[in-house]
Amino acid sequence: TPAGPGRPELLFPAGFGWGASTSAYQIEGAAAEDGRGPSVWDVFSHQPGRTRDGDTGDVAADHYHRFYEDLDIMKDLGLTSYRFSISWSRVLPTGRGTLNAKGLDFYHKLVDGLLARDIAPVATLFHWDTPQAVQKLGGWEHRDCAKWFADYAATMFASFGDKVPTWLTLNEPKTVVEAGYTAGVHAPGKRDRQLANVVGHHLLLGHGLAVRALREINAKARIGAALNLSPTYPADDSAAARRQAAVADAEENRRWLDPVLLGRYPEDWLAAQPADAPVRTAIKDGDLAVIGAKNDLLAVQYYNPAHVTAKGGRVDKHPTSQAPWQQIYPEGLFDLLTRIKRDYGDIPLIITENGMPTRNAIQDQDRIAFLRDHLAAAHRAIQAGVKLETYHLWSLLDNFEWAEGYSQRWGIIHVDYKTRQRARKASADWYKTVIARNGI
Ligand code: GBH
Repeated sequence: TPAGPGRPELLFPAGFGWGASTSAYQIEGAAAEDGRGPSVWDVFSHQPGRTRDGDTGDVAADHYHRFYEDLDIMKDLGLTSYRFSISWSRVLPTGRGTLNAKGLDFYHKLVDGLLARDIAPVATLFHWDTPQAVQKLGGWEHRDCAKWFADYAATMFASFGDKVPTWLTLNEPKTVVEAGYTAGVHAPGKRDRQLANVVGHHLLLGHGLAVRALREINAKARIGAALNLSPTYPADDSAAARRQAAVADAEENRRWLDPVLLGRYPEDWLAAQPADAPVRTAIKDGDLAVIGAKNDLLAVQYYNPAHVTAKGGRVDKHPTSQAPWQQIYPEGLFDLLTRIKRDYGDIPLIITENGMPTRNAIQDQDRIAFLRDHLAAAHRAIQAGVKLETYHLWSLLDNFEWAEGYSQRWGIIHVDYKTRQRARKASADWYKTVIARNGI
């Protein structure tokens, strides 16, 4: 019999983890405080026309000053896991070299506060906020960035030791490649598909070197990458649509999963790169052995599927959320999780992001329906044998939604951007009950 009020229809396994997710630049604010150096997102968001209404993360949800209140909210909800990111330029203001003691101290207080409340910290090392000083040297375009990143990672491993039981190297390298370097809608705002693929390779190399750095200190902590994945479907039953869905699957999924979990790029993806593509020379002998070093877990982020036409375009087959790119399709999560098991084996999985933006301040019934349906899909995947350990929704708090600024609210906790006051949405109360019952 489950603990807590009522009996759920879908009971999750004993010990299943219930979490919420955030990232540093999106919630912290205090952009120039206590010695923090600027990141590419500080620079980008301050350039005219880059973000909606010119919004920046200067103050954001002011989590840097309010994290004790936020910790208490997490405890009240009953969270057993919290996934956040460390701002590289807060702990290393120029990305390399001298540690900023005050910045490091902030994360120690946060982690200690989590542990004191029995909430497991899941720390992401890179959620898109490359230190501007590193960007000046070329950022991820520069092969050495992988090493600078691994040095930063090693410094964090040494400082936190086993206090942080789960580390994630990169958040969504695909988004850096597509939004940061192809569409140019994210920092650093470049539009160069060939360069983007080089950046993608260097990000993967950084992941592999960071995994190696953790092994070198013999930590008990576990490590993996956080990948946003989209199951792809042919939009109709033509052979051409099926072919294009496979091409899209290579771009969306296998291009990231195969190097990290199998130590190789997919052959069809490699073959699709032009003969003179710079990524071909960026991939050096031995890189894939580094990138493919054994991971302890895979962190999955699921927002939407892709329905691919015979011409390789995309069509909507489901309702979209306020985010025009997001089609809502809970079954896609079942397909994704079972596919990972089928093609990549039984690596432990955690979900680190899943959610939608809603317009109502407090009465977010649409979010409740979204979360319920996705949790039902995750539950079915568990029944089908998928080793899913923990679910983190995106997001704990309303926050800076990158190029969309504060116009999209993704939190289960409402943030008033005049007073920075927090208020529980209906979904927060709902999630608290889910956690108490260990089911929906
Ligand atoms: C995640 O990205 C991020 O990890 C998180 O920080 C973010 O807040 C959350 O999801 C919600 O978006 O504007 O048409 O060019 C999700 C993947 C990739 C979706 C970039 C939006 C831009 C589409 N995102 N994409 S567009």
